Amino acid sequence: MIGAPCASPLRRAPTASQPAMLLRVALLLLHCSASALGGKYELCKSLVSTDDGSVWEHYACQPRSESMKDYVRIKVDPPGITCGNPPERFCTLENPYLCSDECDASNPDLAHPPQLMQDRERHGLLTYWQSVTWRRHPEPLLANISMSWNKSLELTDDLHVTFEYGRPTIMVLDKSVDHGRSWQPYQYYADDCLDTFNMPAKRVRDLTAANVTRVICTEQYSRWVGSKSHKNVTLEVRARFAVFAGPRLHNMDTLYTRMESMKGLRDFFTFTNLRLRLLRPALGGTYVQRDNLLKYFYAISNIEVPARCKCNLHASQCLLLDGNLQCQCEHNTTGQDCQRCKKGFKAKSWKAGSYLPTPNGTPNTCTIAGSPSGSNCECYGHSNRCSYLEFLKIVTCVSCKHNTRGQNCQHCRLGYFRNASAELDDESVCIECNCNQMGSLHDRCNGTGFCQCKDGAAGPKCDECLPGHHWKQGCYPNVCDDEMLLCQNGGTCHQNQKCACAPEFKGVLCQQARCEAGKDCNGAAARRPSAAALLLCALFGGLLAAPPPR
Ligand SMILES: *[C@@H]1O[C@H](CO)[C@@H](O)[C@H](O)[C@H]1NC(C)=O
Ligand SMILES: *[C@@H]1O[C@H](CO)[C@@H](O)[C@H](O)[C@H]1NC(C)=O
Ligand SMILES: *[C@@H]1O[C@H](CO)[C@@H](O)[C@H](O)[C@H]1NC(C)=O
Ligand SMILES: *[C@@H]1O[C@H](CO)[C@@H](O)[C@H](O)[C@H]1NC(C)=O
Ligand SMILES: *[C@@H]1O[C@H](CO)[C@@H](O)[C@H](O)[C@H]1NC(C)=O
Ligand SMILES: *[C@@H]1O[C@H](CO)[C@@H](O)[C@H](O)[C@H]1NC(C)=O
Ligand SMILES: *[C@@H]1O[C@H](CO)[C@@H](O)[C@H](O)[C@H]1NC(C)=O
Ligand SMILES: [Ca+2]
Repeated sequence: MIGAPCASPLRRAPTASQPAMLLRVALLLLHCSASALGGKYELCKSLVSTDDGSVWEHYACQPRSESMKDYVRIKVDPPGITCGNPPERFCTLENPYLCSDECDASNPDLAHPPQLMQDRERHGLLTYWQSVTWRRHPEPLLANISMSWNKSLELTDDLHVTFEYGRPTIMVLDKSVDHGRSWQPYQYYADDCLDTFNMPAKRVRDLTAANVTRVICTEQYSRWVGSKSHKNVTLEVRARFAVFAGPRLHNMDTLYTRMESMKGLRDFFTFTNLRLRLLRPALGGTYVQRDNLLKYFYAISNIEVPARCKCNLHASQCLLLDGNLQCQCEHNTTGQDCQRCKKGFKAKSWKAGSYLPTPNGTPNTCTIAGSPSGSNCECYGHSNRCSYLEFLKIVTCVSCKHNTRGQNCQHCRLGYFRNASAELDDESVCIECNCNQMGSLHDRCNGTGFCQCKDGAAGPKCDECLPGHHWKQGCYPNVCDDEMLLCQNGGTCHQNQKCACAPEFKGVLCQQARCEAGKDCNGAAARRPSAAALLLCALFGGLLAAPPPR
């Protein structure tokens, strides 16, 4: 695995009652640092001797790569997609007429529950999750496998999904970076990309430095080659690294340099959740044979996710605490991903560590407020410069960031309001007012984010209209509606803006007949005259000339 010279399982947090364990951890650390090559970023600090005695040096550091399937929570959808309840017979594509295999959820030997995708198989015993068969054909056989870690992770090597009995002919791998709130495709897989996803078939080796983070559709893992020879569906991470680090990943420094400089490169490998959308099972290279649907299903024996905890280069350890992965933050940082400075260490705003310069990188340590590298002026981490204003005899923060302002960067800029759930030193302490330009008087808001609305507009952002008003680049009083301002004489109200009148009427509410004294009410304009119009016409015009109403 990349960046993992000492492949040890992730260590559980040692407890005080386990001194032997602690010792072993210490020895392991020693061993790791001894074998660590330059640029591996395995150590956060080390004691170096100088003329003035020993001092700690701090480095950018990251946890080692792990098999993240050990920590995943897997969910399979829809409910009932797992085979065996009720028990079901199936056969395989290679042996389609021997349908004597059985899946039975109540029998441990014949059950295929989801956890068999993440188990460690011992003694060569193959264990796998299996879906129901495609007995409902032509209704598509669909299944979602959702994997969550409740932790930001970074892929460090190829992700493999191992299918028994054939790989799906259509599948999408999705990822989420926000714990499953939003999803984006990671890679498309189909036996015919153009036909299925309207995407040209690509291979990762077609990628260059300019498009290495492109989401592609590949046909490499979906075509029928027999169910035994090629079982894996892969997300190629190694080949993407190789674009920068060379085919054998000899030149990792170049990769790390690009990780710092190329927008979106690190993010491409980052995720908190993954999802497999299985859209069509293996067909054995032929069309669906409707007379034998018991041979179509999905079966997954393993999902290998080599990754490391994302700790923003502020931790070399990631531990499982209370069932959740947690970076063991150094450099006076804290948070699940070491994404904040510790309380009292906010003289500068937080920064991720940097891979550069190689081999040890830059730790970007958070420093104590009031320490010489900071200043005596508290800026809540929104500024790292202060200035003494002679005429006011005060020290004030300069260039407050994160949309703050004030002597201590303690207020929000105009057009922003205070985030009630954020502390003063939080980067997201000020939220944009986001007042609707058309509906509001100006772009400022009050302390809870309410904007000041123009007449007729309403809502916190003034993007709604009061009753009796309609939206048309701002709120305007309704000309017509379905309740009070009814269009008359068969007219219809068009977007509350105007009545579309029958040809023979006019007026804002079509209340007025077009026939006027001395005018001819004949022809098309009088095809369906109302009683009132007839009366008017009778009084003023050619009653006899008008055709009878239909
Ligand atoms: C799988 O997830 C997608 C996206 O949320 C959803 O649209 C689809 O209905 C799901 N499919 C199944 C079989 O649950
Ligand atoms: C996710 O992790 C965070 C931090 O470790 C924890 O506070 C939270 O309870 C976890 N959520 C779940 C659903 O486990
Ligand atoms: C298939 O995936 C497994 C992990 O599940 C891995 O050990 C194996 O090397 C992969 N095989 C190929 C040919 O990539
Ligand atoms: C990436 O760029 C190369 C060269 O410009 C091109 O040949 C290749 O098709 C591109 N790949 C994708 C997936 O767009
Ligand atoms: C935390 O901050 C203090 C004061 O700035 C510094 O002396 C110490 O080395 C820092 N600790 C780490 C682990 O960087
Ligand atoms: C408010 O602050 C909380 C805590 O930092 C943050 O999670 C949230 O995203 C912030 N809200 C907005 C709208 O920025
Ligand atoms: C902001 O305005 C809204 C609506 O007028 C009001 O309900 C709210 O209390 C105001 N908040 C503050 C802090 O003034
Ligand atoms: Ca297994």
